[in-house]
Amino acid sequence: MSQKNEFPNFPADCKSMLCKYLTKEVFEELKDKKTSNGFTLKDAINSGVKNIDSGIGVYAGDEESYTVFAKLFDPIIQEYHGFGPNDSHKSNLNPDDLDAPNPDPEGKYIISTRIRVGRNVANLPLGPAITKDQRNQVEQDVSAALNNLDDKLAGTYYPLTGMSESVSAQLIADHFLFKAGDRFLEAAGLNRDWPQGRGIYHNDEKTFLVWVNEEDQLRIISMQMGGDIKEVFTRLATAIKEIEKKVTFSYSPHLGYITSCPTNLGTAMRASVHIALPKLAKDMETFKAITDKHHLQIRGIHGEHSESEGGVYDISNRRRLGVTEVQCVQDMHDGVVALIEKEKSL
Ligand code: ADP
Ligand code: ILO
Repeated sequence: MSQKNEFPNFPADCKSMLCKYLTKEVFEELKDKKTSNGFTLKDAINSGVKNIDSGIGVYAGDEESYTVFAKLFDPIIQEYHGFGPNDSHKSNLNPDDLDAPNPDPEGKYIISTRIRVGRNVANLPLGPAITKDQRNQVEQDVSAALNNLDDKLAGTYYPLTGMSESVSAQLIADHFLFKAGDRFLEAAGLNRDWPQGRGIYHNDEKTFLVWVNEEDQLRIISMQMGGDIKEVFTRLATAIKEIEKKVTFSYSPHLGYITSCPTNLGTAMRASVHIALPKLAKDMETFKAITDKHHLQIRGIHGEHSESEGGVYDISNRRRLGVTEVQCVQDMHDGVVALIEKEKSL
């Protein structure tokens, strides 16, 4: 990181929300501010400064970052979530409120379904500002809580330290484990002391997984083959409740669950399917019109910043803050129904 605290020079074609909202005036007002964990504006923007192809470009080091640097975070939150500084968030993880019959009972289109939430431990800095000791303590406490789970959630915690290359490569290829060396996370300070303190917990079936100390301290994941969205959501809701008995998460009435990336605030939920839409893929305008209508995001099948392969896409809810968890999954379900209907008609 450069030592200078000067207004960054973004290229004219930069499209990130950082370069849109970090005006010279905002920069001057915030450049010498710090949170009580010592997190600065320079820390918050480094990922977007180093990666000019970022979509967003900012990360929070702690809950306080969202107020100390509100002049920058608020407009980003407003544009991404359509959520204003005086709005408040509501949570609803009750599967009974979800109307989501399998959109593809014959299994022709949906390959797999995955729903994850991000969580961070209350009263600790977030990943970009956490110390090595704090991170290791999170790993200890969270893995102990996970090792207490029983029945279908019972499993094993596998630390990244000591995991063989071939095991981690296979877990990544199978969509279970996070990738190493992500350049956006690297510049955000989220890869410090790698691989120490990181790991993955999963049950034998790999339908319930928890990532520890990646972008957020916990990513709680429920996934399985096929399109039974309600079953996946129900398993996730049960798991969250169980983990909450042992770990207190950072939550604010305004921003919901606090996460390091502002796109994940609120529910911190991304509900997705891997779905084959080879015909619709040839008409991206129609494809995008449907996903926009249902507030959905299109990703490639190896996660964010990856490409589609063979007409298979990762389709997920885009909104996460100011809507409930049930609404996030409902958005995904209803949009997927519409996408399948269109694909069938082509
Ligand atoms: P996140 O879900 O945390 O936003 P990514 O987009 O990087 O992060 O996805 C993480 C991993 O989960 C990737 O390997 C991705 O392919 C996998 N994944 C996402 N959705 C599904 C799904 N519906 N089925 C199987 N794997 C999925
Ligand atoms: N910082 C990256 C990613 C933003 C949203 N995704 C995640 C994983 N938080 C960017 O700005 O493109």
